[in-house]
Amino acid sequence: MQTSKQQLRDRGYAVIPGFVSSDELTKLNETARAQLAAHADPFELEADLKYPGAPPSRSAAGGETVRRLLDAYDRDPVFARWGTAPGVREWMQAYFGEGVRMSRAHHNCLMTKHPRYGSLTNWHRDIRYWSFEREDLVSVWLALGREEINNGGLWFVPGSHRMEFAADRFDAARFFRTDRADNAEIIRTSEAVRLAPGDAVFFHCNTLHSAGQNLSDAVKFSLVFTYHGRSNAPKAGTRSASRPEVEL
Ligand SMILES: O=C(O)CCC(=O)C(=O)O
Repeated sequence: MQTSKQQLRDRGYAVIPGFVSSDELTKLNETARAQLAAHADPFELEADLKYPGAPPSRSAAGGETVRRLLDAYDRDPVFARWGTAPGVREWMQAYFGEGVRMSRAHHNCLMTKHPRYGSLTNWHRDIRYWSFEREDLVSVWLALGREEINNGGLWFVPGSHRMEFAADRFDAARFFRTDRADNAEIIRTSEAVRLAPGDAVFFHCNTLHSAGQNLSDAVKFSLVFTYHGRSNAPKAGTRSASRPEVEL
């Protein structure tokens, strides 16, 4: 049986069932719901991002639907504690083989996917969000509730973190083009991930992934942080270097 680190190296993602205790999960869920109810800044709205299925503007029906509560690390100590927890640190140090830092420049958020007004996210690699010396970052996506196809759970293409693609395989926003037969063949090999509350999926910044809309009647909450080895620095002058990182 492969370890989760071997799985991540081979397949580009690995599910770790029951990654948080039920006590911790309860606290995370209470905090997440309170933060959403308070509409606490900073956040990103579906209407601003305009992914497929999002309300067309802030003034349209559902225009105030939150997609991400940003800055999870500074938002509440419950989130910060989890993002720097010994279990995360030990896993990341073993994976990268060195000291580890958390990036606060992207992810570092509570993703909320709402029924009706929540958008779908097309195929992409998360490296589009960052500029680092090496394309080697790992995100941890913690499911605070059940995640499956019906409520907009994640899909991954196994092994895609190792594939090399010319720039024209992506569109201007760096989404993997679905109008190309060669891309479609790759997408056909994708797998949906089913997560129970408290499960985590770890994935590489070059793994192709997507997610559908939430067709259930409950908001889906996921806490997402991203890590990299200390020797892999953000490029000076880029958004990735714009915020101090967190040493684990
Ligand atoms: O939940 C989703 O829609 C996917 C989010 C995602 O892949 C991202 O923000 O990079």
